Amino acid sequence: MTIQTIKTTPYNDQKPGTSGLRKSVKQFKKSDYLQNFVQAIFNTLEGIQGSTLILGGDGRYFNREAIQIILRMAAAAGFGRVIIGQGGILSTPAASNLIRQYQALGGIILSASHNAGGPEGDFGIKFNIANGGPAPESLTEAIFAASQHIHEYHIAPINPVPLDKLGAYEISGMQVEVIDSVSAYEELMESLFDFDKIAALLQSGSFKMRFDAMHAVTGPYAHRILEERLGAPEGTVIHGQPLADFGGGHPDPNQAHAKELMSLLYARNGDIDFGAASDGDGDRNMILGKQFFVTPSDSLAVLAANATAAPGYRNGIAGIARSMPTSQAPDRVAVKLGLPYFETPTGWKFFGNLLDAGKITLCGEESFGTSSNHVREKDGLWAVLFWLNLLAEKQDSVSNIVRKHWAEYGRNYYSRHDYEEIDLKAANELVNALLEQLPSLSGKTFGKLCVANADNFAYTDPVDGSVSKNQGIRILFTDGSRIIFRLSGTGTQGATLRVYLEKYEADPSKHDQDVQEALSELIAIAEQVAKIVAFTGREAADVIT
Ligand code: VG1
Ligand code: CO
Repeated sequence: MTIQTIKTTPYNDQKPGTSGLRKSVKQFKKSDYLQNFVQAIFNTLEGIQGSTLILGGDGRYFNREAIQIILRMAAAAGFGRVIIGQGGILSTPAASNLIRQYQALGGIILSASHNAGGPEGDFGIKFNIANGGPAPESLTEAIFAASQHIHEYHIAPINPVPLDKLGAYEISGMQVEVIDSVSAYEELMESLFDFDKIAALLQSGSFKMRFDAMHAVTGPYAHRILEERLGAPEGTVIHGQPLADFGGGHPDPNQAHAKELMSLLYARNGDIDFGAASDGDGDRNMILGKQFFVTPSDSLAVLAANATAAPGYRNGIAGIARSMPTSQAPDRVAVKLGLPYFETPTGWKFFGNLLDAGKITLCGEESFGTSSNHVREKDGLWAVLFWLNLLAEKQDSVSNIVRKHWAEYGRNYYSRHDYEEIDLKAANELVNALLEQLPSLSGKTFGKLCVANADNFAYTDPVDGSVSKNQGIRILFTDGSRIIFRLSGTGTQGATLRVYLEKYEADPSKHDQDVQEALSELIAIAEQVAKIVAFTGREAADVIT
């Protein structure tokens, strides 16, 4: 079959952010915008000829069209085989698993994760490498550089492949397999957790849970695993039907966007014991108990402290890593267990080397991301199953488990304040003003708090020595409290300022404070130092998690 070569001109904005290239659907629909970026990926990769590619997405608007385009370009590029999830659906962790299982060269995942979808929403594309994890910075930089010199792309003129039924095809010399999106992932979960114990809990009648799939990719996974396989009553999974626009919502599993789930768990006489939710592409998780919210940082710490409760981790864990803005709660567990622990920049790509080198088993981010060495992505349902395994093993409530953890390790009060879609110029000015202040902040006192150190976080990867600079401004206090400022790398409109606040409290008699109240002094210092109101014109954060 003849391969067509189409002339094109570069777009100057195809620089991947924290997690792949994310833009509005409108941008992605511009002439050859997707084709340019896909060709830039293919031009950068080595070893394409005859290799395997995993392909799928979170089912958002433009998913199916994008898959057909990428298939035709993959055929032209010389891939030997492409594995696609049925209906074009693959959660990010499921795709990571398939890349590893099929020993693929990599995978293309179509998702803008927690960003809203639909024609007015966002779309995204990211490339994952052979270990199943997000492309490291060196590769995303090379892809961006390639996108700046694109003058043509190659495409095989073939008919669309039916995505909805399982099947195998040969097109233009390339094998295409449409596989069940869930089976391999379900098997992996069963190898890690005690499914019999979890099934007994879910079928006991005295334990009720709700899983909110937010009309995103985890619907089919949760239906199959929680309801069909583990026997949770029908109706356990809510919003389980993936929709191209996520039902109009933000598929972001947090207190602000998973409102219905929150009200179920916080109902005065509610009878739901355990609540969980996942995001657009299935890599995030939120964990709730009865009238109780588990911060993602605490969740990582609790799972690490109790890892041996799950069969997959019965022999213990090698170490723990957390992203820099994540609270230091997991570090305390590592110290107690005598394990190495690591602090990486924001974004899952920075965990890959540590996992591959066997330096860590568990890792997580404050942004509702937790996972282990079973894949190279964060994994929403994995975290939910881990919590279910823990609840079944301990026969205790979520809140008791976390409170006992605090009593043993102390509590890291934690919150993130997001100022969304602020003016880009104002955001940069705010950051520059902070950077200028850094040298003078050390040693400065604010009320009872004294600054031990203030810096612009840089990370040297302990495995390959690569250095990543400008990863967030940190104000570190002598008592362990921290304020961190970062600009988001996943937003598509203006800039998003994230302010992360953390305060440690050892005394169990002080573990019942309201979080924002416990952090009020730090919140005031953040405003005093960064002058958020003056720079952005915003009186309050848009989203507080
Ligand atoms: C955010 C989170 C970060 C996470 C990233 C991708 O990035 O803060 O921790 O890794 O989203 O998550 P940023 O740059 O906007 O702060 V996902 O679930 O959207 O792929
Ligand atoms: Co996500």
